Parts: sequence; C-alpha cells; structure tokens
Amino acid sequence: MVEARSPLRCALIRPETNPLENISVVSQRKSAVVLGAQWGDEGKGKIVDVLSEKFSVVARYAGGHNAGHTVIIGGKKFVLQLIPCGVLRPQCKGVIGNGVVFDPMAFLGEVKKLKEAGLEVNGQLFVSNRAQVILPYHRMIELAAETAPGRTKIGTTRRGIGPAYEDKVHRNGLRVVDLLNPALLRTHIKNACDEKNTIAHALFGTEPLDPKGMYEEYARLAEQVAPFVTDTAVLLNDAIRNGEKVMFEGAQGALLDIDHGTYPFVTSSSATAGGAVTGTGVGPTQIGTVIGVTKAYVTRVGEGPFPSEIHDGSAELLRARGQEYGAVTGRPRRCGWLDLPLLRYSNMINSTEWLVVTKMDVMDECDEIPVCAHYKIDGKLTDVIPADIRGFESIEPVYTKLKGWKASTEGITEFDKLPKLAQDYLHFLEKESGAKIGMVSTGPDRDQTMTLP
Ligand code: 2SA
Ligand code: MG
Repeated sequence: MVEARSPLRCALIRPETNPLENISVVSQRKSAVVLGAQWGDEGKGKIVDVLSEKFSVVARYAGGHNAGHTVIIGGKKFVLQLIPCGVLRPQCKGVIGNGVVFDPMAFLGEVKKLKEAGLEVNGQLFVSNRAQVILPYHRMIELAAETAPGRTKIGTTRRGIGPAYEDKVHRNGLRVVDLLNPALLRTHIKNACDEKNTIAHALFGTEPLDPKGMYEEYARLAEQVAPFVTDTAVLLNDAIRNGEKVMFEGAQGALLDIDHGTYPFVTSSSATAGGAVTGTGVGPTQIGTVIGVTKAYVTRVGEGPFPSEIHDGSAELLRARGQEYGAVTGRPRRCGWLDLPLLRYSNMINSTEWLVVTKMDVMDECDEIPVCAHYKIDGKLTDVIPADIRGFESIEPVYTKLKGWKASTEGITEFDKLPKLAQDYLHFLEKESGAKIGMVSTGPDRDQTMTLP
C-alpha cells in the first residue's frame, strides 16, 4: 500500500471536466499557461505553436536564452530561445515578460534569424521594461563557478542566467528600462565591473572585463532594443480586458523551478505556473487554465537526481529516436522512464488541468515500457518527493511494466488509430497522473498532433 497519508495522494483530485469537453475549450478561456511538467525539453515549443492558433498574445514569463523551444512547420525548423513561439503565427503578439532575464545580444540575434527566415517581427514583439538584463560579467562568473574546484557543479547552460537572477534578488541588477538610459548604463557597468572583477579575480582568478568597451557595446545594443520595449504588464492586462486570448509560455520545467524543483540542481527562475503571475504582472484570477507538457518518458540535461534514469541500452534507443540533445548546448540528454510520483507532484504544484503527452512515437520500438508508479524509501512505498536532495539517493523506483506496442505511431492524428497498447499506455498515464490528457504528439511537425476526444 502507498503511504495513506501522503499529502500528494490527497492532492490527487481529478479536475471536474465536462466529459464532452476536449482541450479545444482552452481557446475559450481568457488565458492558459503552458509549461513543462518534468525537467524541461518536453516539447513545449511545438505545443505552444499548435495551441496558439486561436490566441492573440503569447508571453514568456521566466528563464532566458537557456531555453530551446523547437517548432517544425512544414519541415522547416525554428529553435527559439528568448522569443516566444507565438510569433511564428502572424496574428500573435510575442511578449518577453518581466520575469525573464534578457540578453540583448541573444535577442537581436534571434530577431535577425527570424527575419532571414522571412518572419518580420517588428510591431509584433514586445520586451518588458522591467525585465533584468544579462551582462558579460554574469557569464564570466557562472563559467568560473561551474568549473571551480570545490563548487557544486549544476551543469548549467552557461548563459549567465543564475548570476543575473542573483543580481535581481540582490537588488543590484540592471533592468531593460535602465539599459535605455545611457548615463545610468555607464555608471551601472562601471560600478558592477569594479565589484565583479574584484570578486571573480579573488575567488576564481578570472581576468578583468573592460567596462568602457562593455558600455559602448551595450549602448549600441540598447538603441536597437529600444523599439521593442514597453510596459508589457499594461499590454497583457489590456489584452485580457479586451477579450483577447493570452497564452503564457513556460520555460524549462516544474522540476527545475527554483522553489519546487530538485534544488540546488534547478534553474534560477519560477518555471511553475505561479511564475506566469509574477513574471508578467497578470494576477491569478486572470489565469484560465494550466496545461502541463510531459514526454511519454523523461529526460534531464545537467546534473542532479533522476530516480527513473535508464542505465542500459534503452537510454541510447530513446536518445537516438528522440534526438535527445540540448537544443541550445547540444549536450546529450539523460533518458529515463516516466516517473509518476514526479508527474503527480508537478500536477499538484501547478494545479495542472490538462496534460499534453509528447514523443509517443519515440517509444514505438520498445518491447516493454516500465513506468515508475511509486517510490520505495527505507522499505516503504511512498509518493512523497524528498525536499532534501540527499533523500533522492535512497529512492528505489517501483516499476509497473507495460507492453510496448511495437508499431509506428508516427504522425497518427486520431486516438482510435493508435495501436491498442499505445491507447492503454495513455489511459494508464491519465488514470495515474491525476490530470486529463488533452493532446498527444506523434512527431515533431505541427501537424503530427492529436486532440483527444
Ligand atoms: P541554467 O543555465 O542556470 O538555467 O541551468 C540550470 C539547470 O537548468 C537546466 N536547464 C535546462 N534543462 C533542459 N533544457 C533546457 N534548455 C535547453 C534545451 C538546454 C540545452 O532546450 O535543450 O541546450 O542544453 C534547459 N535550460 C536550463 C540545466 O541543464 C541545469 O540543470
Ligand atoms: Mg528545450
């Protein structure tokens, strides 16, 4: 028996959904949060792209250019890092909210790439004047800290994300509004370089950065960023008041959230649904629904606990079939079987109403599919997620083995056309996860998607 008084089991109350409703009701809600239910790379980019058809604004609320959101339209691949995937729809405005850490160089590079691909985003893309700016010393400090002996290596993307959030919380950051003020920018860079150069040199022996050159470069970048900058909280609240549909696009995943994730092996932002509120300036009563995106298995990139990680040849099979390499860094992703305790936990902390299951087709060749149904800790069955990172070391995953369907599901767009064993897998997942599966992805392209009845 699973520990009866586990707070997680109590939280597993299946949402009251009208049996006639399917996920297309989402477009009737005033807004929706789409987020990763695992450790990132669940395929949020594709799902935001598919769902945004009936939305007029898509807003990023957390993270920065550490995200890699891949969208494939008619065989053409777009990897977006900082810019919300909604901009790939001509009717959609893209917003980079205040909760994002903003690298001006990365942003302008992405705008340029989109233009080269024939997508003109001027007038369609907005950057919060309250977003924090990533500067070169953030990258310098992160790189030094990640490689320094004696420090806990997190396996970050080395984009300066953590140190930029550190400065924000330390009330020492530069916001986009300040980037646009040359006098303030000059003083900020000078003072920051004095401090960071000294600290980084003392701690890690890092060579100092030149504040003059940095100011000149960022003043030039600021001029190019300026036309995109606005008060995005006003823009989003006006849009909702006017009956426009707003989608909040999460980055990374719930288990990488700074508060609720597998700390310290997390990113530095609020990747959970709550982040959509603080990261955009739209209050919780305006959030219409929460959609969690989960792979049919699990991956993780970077260091940290991973109870259902696979250590045999099946990991290679999933990695090869699922193209499991970092979209930003190219790092091979660690692969594992679906972990239901973690999925239930993610559904609880996000109040997830709908689940979208991606990469079903990647499992087409598996003979048998183990799913981690519970944990065993000290001989006791439990669903409790340890708060203490050391607690993960004593987890013994308890697997339920499901039969593989051993047939191609690639590109199937109707539930009834899936092999019976693939349908069983989805039924099992829905029953055990506590949220309703609304959509399943059977390939990377926009069209390789099914809505469940
Ligand atoms: P950071 O750079 O400070 O946010 O890293 C902290 C941890 O968060 C993880 N992280 C990610 N995990 C999965 N995907 C991410 N985006 C890229 C992608 C990653 C890539 O889509 O593939 O290309 O490697 C992402 N971003 C951050 C990171 O691995 C650390 O564990
Ligand atoms: Mg990704």
